Amino acid sequence: MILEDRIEANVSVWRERVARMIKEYGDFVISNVTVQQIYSGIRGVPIQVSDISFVDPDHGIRYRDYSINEILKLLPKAPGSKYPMVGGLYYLLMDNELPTLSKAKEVEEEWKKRATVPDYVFKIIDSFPDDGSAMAMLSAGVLSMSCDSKFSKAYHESVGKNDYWKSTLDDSIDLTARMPQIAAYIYNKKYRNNQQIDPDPKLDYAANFAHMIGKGDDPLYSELMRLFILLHADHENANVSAHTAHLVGSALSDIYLSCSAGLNGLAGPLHGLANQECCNWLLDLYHFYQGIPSKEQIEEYARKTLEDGKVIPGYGHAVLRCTDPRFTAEMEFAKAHFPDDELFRTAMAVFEVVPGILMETGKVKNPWPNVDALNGALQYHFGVTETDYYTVLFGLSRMLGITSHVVFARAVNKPIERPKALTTRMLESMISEQ
Ligand code: CMX
Repeated sequence: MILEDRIEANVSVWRERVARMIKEYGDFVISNVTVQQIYSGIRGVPIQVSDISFVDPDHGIRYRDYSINEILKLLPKAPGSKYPMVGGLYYLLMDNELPTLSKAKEVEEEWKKRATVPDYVFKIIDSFPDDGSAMAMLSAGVLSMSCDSKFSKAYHESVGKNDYWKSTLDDSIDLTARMPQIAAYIYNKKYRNNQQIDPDPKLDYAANFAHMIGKGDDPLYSELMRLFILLHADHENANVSAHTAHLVGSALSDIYLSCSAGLNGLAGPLHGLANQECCNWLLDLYHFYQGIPSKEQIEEYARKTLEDGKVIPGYGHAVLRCTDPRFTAEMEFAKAHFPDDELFRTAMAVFEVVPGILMETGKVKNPWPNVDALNGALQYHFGVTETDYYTVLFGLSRMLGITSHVVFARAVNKPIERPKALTTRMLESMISEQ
């Protein structure tokens, strides 16, 4: 199996590092938890080790310690493309070495061999009404494949604990191989009168997805999808979707059960759904002023959004304290290929005005744009105008990172996760006894 030998070579080193850390420094205190943190979403409390990716508050996401700019430069490119091949990205997330072009191609070839989606997945998706939630369809489709889990089979055949990661990797490759067709199936069912398009084995992962949603004629859309998948593949394993998948996986639930749970978290408006809300906000703004709005009009509109008690989608972040480098990468893509697109120009005008308004509130910790501030505008340019589908694109990409974290957790035998809950009365007496 691809990657198995690479991970096998690293596993004993990782296990030794973790075992030594626990044995020699098990009592080392790395953080105290305050009452405020307990009541505010355990914000900022270190609860995970995340060697696959890390969100640096001042510089953004790093995959295996490479910044987005480095990754864009260093990963092998799809033939005839300026953007990295998704297979190479998966390799880097799973291993910690930059792959060669042939390694990236090996992953892509393996995905092609495993890309057949079982019929029952389509039946489950078809059982939803056409106007059902695209994310619920995706989550249910992923969940249904649990019956095919190689990990589950291995577990019930009493494979030893130290080898659980191998069948989990097997599941991860199967799941990521099938994701493009499942995501495309949902798109075609909901927005293209169920006109399904068969995969084209000659195409790379991202281009094949573009082809299956009817965008295969525009090579630039395939380029966008290569970039999009790369930018959304992972964001540390403490965010809602990755942490949920990790938590569920820690009970030794298989990858399909874990990832379906993660996708349900991604579907929330404060997480992945912000993608669609941001695009809708931009479109409403654009239509309200019947064209690209002036600075004053954006100010008026943004203030009204805040007065109505709503957030300005695409701005702010729980961890980042800078302009998201993923936003910058998308901005550069649009500037290079369609600088005059009106929705893109609207997004750029918003970028000039909104951070100042959010700073004025005095409470927003990060007034800068996150990746969602541009995602929708870029998709919209290529005619993917169904904003309620955007989180599915996010989910398609995020499976690469989330499943890498799940495999890694199994490789180092991370135990079941079980923090502790306290009652308010307990907190009050702890405080009064001080
Ligand atoms: N517009 C208006 N108010 C905002 C805001 C925004 N874009 N971002 C933060 N705030 C407000 C918060 O709602 C909070 O207000 P209250 O104290 O009244 O509850 C206050 O500022 C402090 O929040 P924070 O500590 O700066 O931000 P949080 O960590 O609580 O929340 C996030 C982070 C992303 C949920 C928030 O910035 C937000 O709602 N942004 C808009 C939605 C969005 O773009 N989400 C995508 C995030 C990316 C991702 O997860 O993938």
